[in-house]
Amino acid sequence: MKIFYSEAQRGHDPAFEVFDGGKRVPYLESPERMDRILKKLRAAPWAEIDAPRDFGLDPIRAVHSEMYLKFLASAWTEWRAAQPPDDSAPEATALLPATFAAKRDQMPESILGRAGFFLLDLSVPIVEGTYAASLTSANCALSAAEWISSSNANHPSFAFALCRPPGHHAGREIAGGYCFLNNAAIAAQWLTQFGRVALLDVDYHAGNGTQDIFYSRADVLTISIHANPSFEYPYYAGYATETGAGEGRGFHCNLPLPAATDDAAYLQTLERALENIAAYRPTAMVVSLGMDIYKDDPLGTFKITREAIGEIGRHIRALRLPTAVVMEGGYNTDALGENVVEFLQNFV
Ligand code: SP5
Ligand code: ZN
Repeated sequence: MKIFYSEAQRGHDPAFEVFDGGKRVPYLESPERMDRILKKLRAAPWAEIDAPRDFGLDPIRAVHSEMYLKFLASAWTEWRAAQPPDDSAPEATALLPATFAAKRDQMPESILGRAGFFLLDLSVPIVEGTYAASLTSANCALSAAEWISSSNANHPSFAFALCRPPGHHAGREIAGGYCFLNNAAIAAQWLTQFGRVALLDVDYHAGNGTQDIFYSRADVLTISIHANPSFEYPYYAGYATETGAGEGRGFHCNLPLPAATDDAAYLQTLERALENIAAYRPTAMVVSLGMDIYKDDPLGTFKITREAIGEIGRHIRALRLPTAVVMEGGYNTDALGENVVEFLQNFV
């Protein structure tokens, strides 16, 4: 199986994030996640690991607004110019605002004001390498999309984009939940040139960014299985009542689940999602793969076992669709590599 990743993704390496209650903790979405996955993939005889190709900005502009991309491109330099390094607070190096835009009809000039406009929460600190790493991560998803695009249902092919930063919380012009560019959405958008695309999100958290991007569209069917946002991040999207708007009505599906969801309940919900996808008859599929559904994940509450992760992969594979698997969350670094392999080996 073709796998895309690049060392350039390592450049996004913030020292910390801020948890609920104001607790500053080491950044969970760390380069170590990628290392742990790579280590297990390098030991797998079927894994063909390659660097992504550079698709330029056009396929990213098809998903994110120009204003937002400009912000991401210059945010670090502007922040450094506005606030040079402070020797008395050496840890305060990242651009991370303390005020956020509840109302989005005024664009301030200041870099902190714009940061509050374009960032949703305290898990998306911008550091020197953030933009370059995010672009490379998006190029991994695009490379996986390109790889599968020459195949069809008779002989579907598969590819894995080892993306980090992840993407599914990033909306058209907002970053959040460790995500800056929506890699899976960028891949799905790119694949629409060949026909309808299904995007299945199995990360523990609702794919609010993906929902935002495709909400009014019928040419990309988006389905997300996740912890109910009434108790879990991202809180403000991912409800079952949100089913698309305008032309996109009926082409978005949220399948929220309670805390402590087990294998049987999860797999039953997955069947519903896969039936919807089969009925839609897409030419290709993108999977947002979050391993934070795993029973021992530090951010998740589900009880999904490694065996069930394999089962999830088998069921998705059984659709016989060209599929680009895009890495999203998963924070149990000790289990992450094996969980990813357990999922992917079904596609070999
Ligand atoms: C891609 C992805 O999985 N992003 C997830 C971002 C979730 N951020 C919410 C952090 C909330 C911290 N709560 C800590 C609870 C620890 N038990
Ligand atoms: Zn997640």
